[in-house]
Amino acid sequence: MEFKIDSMKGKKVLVVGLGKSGLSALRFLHQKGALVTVTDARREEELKTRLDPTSLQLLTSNTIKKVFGSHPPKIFEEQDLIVLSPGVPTDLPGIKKALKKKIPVWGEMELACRAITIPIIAVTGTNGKSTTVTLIHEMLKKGGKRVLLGGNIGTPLIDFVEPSRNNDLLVVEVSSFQLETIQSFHPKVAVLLNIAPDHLDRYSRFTDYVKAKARLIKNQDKNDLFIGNGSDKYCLAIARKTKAKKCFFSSQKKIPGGLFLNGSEINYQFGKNKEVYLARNNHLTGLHNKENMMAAIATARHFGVSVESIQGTLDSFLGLKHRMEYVRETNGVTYYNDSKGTNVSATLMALAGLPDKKVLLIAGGRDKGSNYKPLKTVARKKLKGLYLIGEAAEKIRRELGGQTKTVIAETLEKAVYLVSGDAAWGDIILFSPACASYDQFKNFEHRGETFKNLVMRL
Ligand code: UMA
Repeated sequence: MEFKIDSMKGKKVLVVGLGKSGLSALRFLHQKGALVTVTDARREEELKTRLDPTSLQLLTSNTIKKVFGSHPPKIFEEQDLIVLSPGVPTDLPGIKKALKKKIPVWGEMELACRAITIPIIAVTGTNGKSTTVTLIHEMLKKGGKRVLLGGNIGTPLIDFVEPSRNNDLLVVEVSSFQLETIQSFHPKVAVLLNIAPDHLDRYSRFTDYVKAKARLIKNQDKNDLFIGNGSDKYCLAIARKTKAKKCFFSSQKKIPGGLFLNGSEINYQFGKNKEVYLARNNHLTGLHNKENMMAAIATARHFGVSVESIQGTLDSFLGLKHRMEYVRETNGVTYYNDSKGTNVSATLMALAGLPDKKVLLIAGGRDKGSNYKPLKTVARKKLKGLYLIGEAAEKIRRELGGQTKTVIAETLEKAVYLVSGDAAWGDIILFSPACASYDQFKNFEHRGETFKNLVMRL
């Protein structure tokens, strides 16, 4: 049955997962008069401790059914529509049964984009998404546009259905999880930053992760724009398949008709134009940030933002929390919080801009099926010490095997205590876990705040 977003009244809808996305979807559907069942793998008592009073109140409504503690397949078969949270794997037995019965299964983002009519700018990639969407958002605002910013960066898209009526554009950070469950999601501008191994606990093969990322361009046509990394083989392979106009950027080579680095300048050549941007902001160091800037510039220029406004944004950007965030300097030792570094390539990027033999790295957390060996060379070259925490500690120690002094610290608290004792004047302490946070923390923000608090107490 094709499902119309405007005729939800009386329809049976199952919302799977009661985190941020599930709650927002639940609120929206309830307001539309749908008969909602909500299911979460956590037990009710545990969920209650995580919910705010308004959400708890909503759950008492007699038109909302609650099934907590597991996802019984039977409830999936009784629905007109199923709405999944991004963290819920799409191979749950109930989902398979529903699909067999041709019951539509949408992600929260699919539900949202059916109710949002303003143009969408969607950004994905393994790393740099949040920095890039924030830059794009700032540039477009400076250029006089009314712009919303949401998606994986924190606000579920469904929360923008009402606000989108008074805005011109929506900038969305999109994860591979969210892309798995889109059908009609159609970005006017699609930005693909880079692809490297990540989330291998969810995808049995890296190619499945790449396939999920490729869904970004699924609905693009010749009136749309694709902006991609011209030096990333996975991005190039995906670019070959899009029907949209293309614009490439690279920090590695000159791209005629695109954006590239010329010393510390970014050059953008298109048509007869040649524009020059200065990449002089200390919060945007490293080649990966130059690429993020290029992707943002291309997007903002596409919407007519002036060169001056773009340069103004590049210069005033203060960086993101938990992304190579400067915490403090004490006793000549500088501390950086990179809690958002949740995969190996993010940690490699964080280390890339730092001096040799001066860094003490705290890493570890929940393993995502990652291969840590790519960190070996850099560990030997850059690290004075490696302090490992969380479930992945032993695996990382094994795979990096003696490249530097390695300590299993178990907890972040113990790691900060040990590392601060070992650091000498002029050293840098970097917390860039290369792992997910869920073994010891609520999320990467909670983990980063904990790190900063521990460092401020030193
Ligand atoms: N749950 C189940 N069954 C399952 C799995 C989970 O019931 O099989 C329940 C959990 O018990 C929990 C709820 O689902 O109560 C959590 O849902 P969720 O994991 O989808 O998380 P949300 O709170 O809805 O947040 C999601 C994104 N999280 C994930 O994709 C894991 C947030 O991205 C995003 O900001 C938010 O939607 C709004 O769009 C975070 C993230 O970690 C930052 N993203 C990953 C990343 O960036 O690496 C992809």
